[in-house]
Amino acid sequence: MTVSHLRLPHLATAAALGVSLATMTGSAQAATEWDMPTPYGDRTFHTVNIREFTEDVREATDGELDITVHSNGSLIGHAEIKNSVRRGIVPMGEVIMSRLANENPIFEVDSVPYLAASYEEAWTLWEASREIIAEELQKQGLRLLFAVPWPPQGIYTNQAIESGDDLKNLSMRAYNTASERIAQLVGAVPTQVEVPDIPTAFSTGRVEAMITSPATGADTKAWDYLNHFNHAQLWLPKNMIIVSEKAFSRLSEDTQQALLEAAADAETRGWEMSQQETTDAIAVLKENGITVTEPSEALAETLKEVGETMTEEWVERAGEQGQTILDAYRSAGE
Ligand code: PCA
Repeated sequence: MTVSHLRLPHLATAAALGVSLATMTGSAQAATEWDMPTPYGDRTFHTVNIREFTEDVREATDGELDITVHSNGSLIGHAEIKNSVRRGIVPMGEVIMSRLANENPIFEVDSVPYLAASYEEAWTLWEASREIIAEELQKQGLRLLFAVPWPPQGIYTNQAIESGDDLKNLSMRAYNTASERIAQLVGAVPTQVEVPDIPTAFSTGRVEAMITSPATGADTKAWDYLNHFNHAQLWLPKNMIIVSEKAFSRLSEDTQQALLEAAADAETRGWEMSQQETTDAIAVLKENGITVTEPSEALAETLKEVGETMTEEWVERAGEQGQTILDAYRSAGE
């Protein structure tokens, strides 16, 4: 937190009133400047939404809270963002929720294949899981501000995929444990690659296929190195915006309120943007020569089996907390 300016007119008034400078600087409303690292590029709708969010905060607080977005992992790499917020290196940041699956499987509830594969289901699942996820984060001194899903995940390849067999032995780019596991289960070979490194990973031959959204395919110009997208709609993983509770508590009550309101708006807007992005990005993929298909019966069969296996594995790992989420999700869907 840096103090960027003191309000001189107020100081002058204070001096005239005989208030000591020490008292004044203690209570003066200096603008708070925050740096916010995010993992994804400027073209990504998530980043566009976050910038709009910071603009809303600036406006609502009359510039008292000034958040600078550092996109594309430029300030802090994705792998380090969460711990950087936790350790107070930066006050807030964005991460994909499922990246924290190694801490607690509930963070990857949104990446279980076919558990929630439409926006409606994804929203119901989010409502069923938000509180428990927020509580887990709170234990680490982190406050959850909002979460926004990526469009449904599909499979990019260099040839048409007729059945699960066509995925065997492909080196497949992964971004979380679920995309890694699905690759393993179809007999492919997963490699973790962050979005900013996708073009290089393909051009150097490190990977030859990937599971991601139409959005990320369009953002990374997938047509430069791939020609098929299978819109399998496996899951809708979410990015979440977290703030250090300590940094949050240092804000004035009004500023806290403004931040929370802007966050609620950003969540609503982000979910709408994501849906729109699904349509827009698929159109962009097609315009650039990518063949977009739906899974064949044979592929659907394989993916369904893989989904069932991964659901069982997740339920086993996620224990009681996982069951609580599933019960809430299923009863909301009835
Ligand atoms: N894009 C991000 C996460 C999911 C998505 O659609 C990625 O590919 O890493």
